[in-house]
Amino acid sequence: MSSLQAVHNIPEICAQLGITDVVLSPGSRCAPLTIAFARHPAITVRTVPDERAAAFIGLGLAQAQRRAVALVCTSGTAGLNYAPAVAEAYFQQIPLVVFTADRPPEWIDQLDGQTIRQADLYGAHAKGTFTFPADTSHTDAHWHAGRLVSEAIGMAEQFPAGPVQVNVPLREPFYPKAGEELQFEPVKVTRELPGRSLLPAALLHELREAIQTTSRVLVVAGQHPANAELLLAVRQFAAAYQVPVVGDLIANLHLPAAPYFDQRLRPLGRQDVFMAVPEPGLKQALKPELLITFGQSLISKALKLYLRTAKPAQHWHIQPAGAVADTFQSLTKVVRMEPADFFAVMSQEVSRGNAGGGSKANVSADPQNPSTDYGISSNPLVTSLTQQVTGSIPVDSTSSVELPGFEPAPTHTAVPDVTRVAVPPAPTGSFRLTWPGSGAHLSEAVASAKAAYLKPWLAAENWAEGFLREFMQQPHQPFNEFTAIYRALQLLPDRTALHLANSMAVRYANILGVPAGRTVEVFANRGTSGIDGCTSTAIGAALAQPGRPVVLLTGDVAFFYDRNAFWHNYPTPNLRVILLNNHAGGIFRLIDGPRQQPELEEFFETRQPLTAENTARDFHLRYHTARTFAELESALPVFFAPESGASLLEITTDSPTNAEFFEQYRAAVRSSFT
Ligand SMILES: Cc1ncc(C[n+]2csc(CCOP(=O)(O)OP(=O)(O)O)c2C)c(N)n1
Repeated sequence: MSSLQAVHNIPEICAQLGITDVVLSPGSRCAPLTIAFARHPAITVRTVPDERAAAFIGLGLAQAQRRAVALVCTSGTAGLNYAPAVAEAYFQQIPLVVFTADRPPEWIDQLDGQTIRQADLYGAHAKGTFTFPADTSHTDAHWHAGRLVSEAIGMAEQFPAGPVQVNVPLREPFYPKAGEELQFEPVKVTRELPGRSLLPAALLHELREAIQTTSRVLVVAGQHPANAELLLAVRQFAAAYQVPVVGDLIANLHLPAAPYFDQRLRPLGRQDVFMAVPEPGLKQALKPELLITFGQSLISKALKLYLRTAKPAQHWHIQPAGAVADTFQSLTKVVRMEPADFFAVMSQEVSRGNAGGGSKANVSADPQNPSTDYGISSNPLVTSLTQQVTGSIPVDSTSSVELPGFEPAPTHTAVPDVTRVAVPPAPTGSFRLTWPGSGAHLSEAVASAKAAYLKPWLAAENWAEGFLREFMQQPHQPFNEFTAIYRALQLLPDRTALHLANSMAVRYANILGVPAGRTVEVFANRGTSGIDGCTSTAIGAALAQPGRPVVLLTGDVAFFYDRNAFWHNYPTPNLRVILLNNHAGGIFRLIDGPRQQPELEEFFETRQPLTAENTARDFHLRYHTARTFAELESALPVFFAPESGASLLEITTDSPTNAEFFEQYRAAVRSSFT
């Protein structure tokens, strides 16, 4: 048996545990790993020379595939260059298995070349760190080596997923003899089978009762991958209890869940707009008593600050395992369940008690009618709630249609004074919320109070949508990136994976949203909000899903920072990069603090004169440019066309003009309350 056999077995263990993709960066010390991965028949191997970009590409692959990706690099600073992506993976809960080749222990700190202290290289930003045995000649050491790789993969994927380091000390010789074949031995792996926990029935009953008897229940979702089961459960919950559900774009709740649910019960997403309205009456009307959250971070600073001041009496966070942040300084309960299970179970008994069906657990597909494939549309409870809500709230039904060009729409709709809107009449007839066991009913007073709490949220959302439509289409605008993004978002192809770079790209998009009904899944490196790997992450996604459009919206500093994302030999014909080149870190002109300082341009914005034309040429991206609305309108359809191939659209604007236009938008929001 070769002294490297335990190393050569690593790809086989990875393959058996479901890893299909590896991103390698070149080096000599890592050669045994490189060669073993490259020769393994079941693993797709890619080489990316810049380790920072390589690790983010791996992260993008893992995020898109929803399974661990392996990284392999040589010894020395190579592994340190993985650190930004490792930290992002840690906070975004993305599984990465990081193999760092190393000198054997006796040569650390002995003035040998390309040697640093690699044990526990990522410290608190890795879920775990493992040291592969330097000598595996003893059968126990051989067993140990295989066991720890298996454990590392399990740890990376187990919730909350994250990065794990396997440091692999290697002695020469690194290379097989010319013509020598590698053997992949049969290996033993240990597979982790994920479980899903349910709370004891008595506790579930208690939680359900609290939700039923509390008038002002609010659900807020943080960053979360798209999940059809969760979407369905959340909407069922919202319908069953008349609860407003609010999610940023990166919570992916905007995705069409199921056609039978009325759009008016959809999760809300325009909080950046209506939360900026300085009206205490509105804020009072929106104040929750019970806040239920799930997912990771929020983009909407306005919502975060609001919830920190409008402290709910109770805040429950739903998360199956791991540390929980008390983001709003009001956390009272951590519910250890999958959010999809929590929302399904909480609404299940309500539906069952009322309608003899309709919950996820007891529905059946209707083969005659694919639009009601869970049978929920015939649930009288849902119908009753739908009618009740839709009957009382005016909703603009044009939100999902193609928008015209820049038509005159000069006046802005005023925010309805929700504090003075009459409380809708209590529901009548068969409307009852019940739960088994107690036989209790939701009193009409509580039902009425719930409806009264939902109403201002829906009204605020509808107002914000109308306001945005009018504001963004006003005539005589200077060419600016906020409106340019609005136009681009309207034309996103269906099934797009939309990657939003930090910082204004993700913020603008969160304000504007994507057109209703469009299947656009949204990603952003909001684990650490770095600008250092946004392009690489999008490229990883494009490589993972070649049949799907991947659109990256990025600022110029983030884009030029990560140009090495393109420095490899793997085509990404499905990639579209929209570069907002304002020749500066425009965000610093938009936030109080830096914008008032004389150092703004040189030390914060870091003004730069580059255009991306040469980058596009270097990396064979089709190049489009837009400096006016007319150019943008003609470029967008060609740019998004599937046959265009990997393309870059550079939208050139002026940072002070952008700041001025965005200030006009903010002022219009502030003055819209009547
Ligand atoms: C790795 C890293 N370094 C620095 C920052 C701080 N930072 C946040 S936004 C930004 C400027 C981004 O500029 P650009 O990409 O042009 O986007 P814009 O601000 O114009 O939206 C910087 C330097 C960061 N988030 N991450």
